[in-house]
Amino acid sequence: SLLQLTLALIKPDAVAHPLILEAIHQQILSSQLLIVRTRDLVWRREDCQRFYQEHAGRFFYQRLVEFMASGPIRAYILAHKDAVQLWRTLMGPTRVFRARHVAPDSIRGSFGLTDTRNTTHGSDSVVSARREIAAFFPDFSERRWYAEEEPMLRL
Ligand code: YYY
Ligand code: MG
Repeated sequence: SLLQLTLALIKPDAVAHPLILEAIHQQILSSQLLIVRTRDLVWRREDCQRFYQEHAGRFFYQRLVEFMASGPIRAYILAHKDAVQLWRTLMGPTRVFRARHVAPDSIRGSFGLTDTRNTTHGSDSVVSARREIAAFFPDFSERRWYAEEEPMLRL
């Protein structure tokens, strides 16, 4: 069956600590996820606002936007037959208290600091992944990737 794509982000709290950034990168490498593209960047506030518009009006929206624009982040396009769910499982639950108790070995359970400074982002569906990949990798053509690269990775 076809490989699925997801967008993963390493957030400013984790990128700021080289050992944590490296530990998360190693977890990706030692998982069954394939790294399709990667990019390091600093996000503009307006791009954060657009990316998280589904949360506009929630009590944490302003602090989330400020935080995500506060320093360098790393973006990955990851591939696997079940990429969306696999990456979300590796991350663990959103909220740090729950992550530490329910999934202490997950990325957020290991390195999450607060509900906002929770190390990583992952798309929540194939539809979200398509939108989020386009936001971070405007030159990436999913159609061309499925035509030219995916068949080789699946061998
Ligand atoms: O998809 P995921 O990141 O696991 O959680 P969402 O519910 O989509 O929230 C997005 C983002 O918002 C979360 O990663 C941190 C932030 N946030 C927060 O700062 N405080 C909360 N109580 C809930 C979410
Ligand atoms: Mg989400």
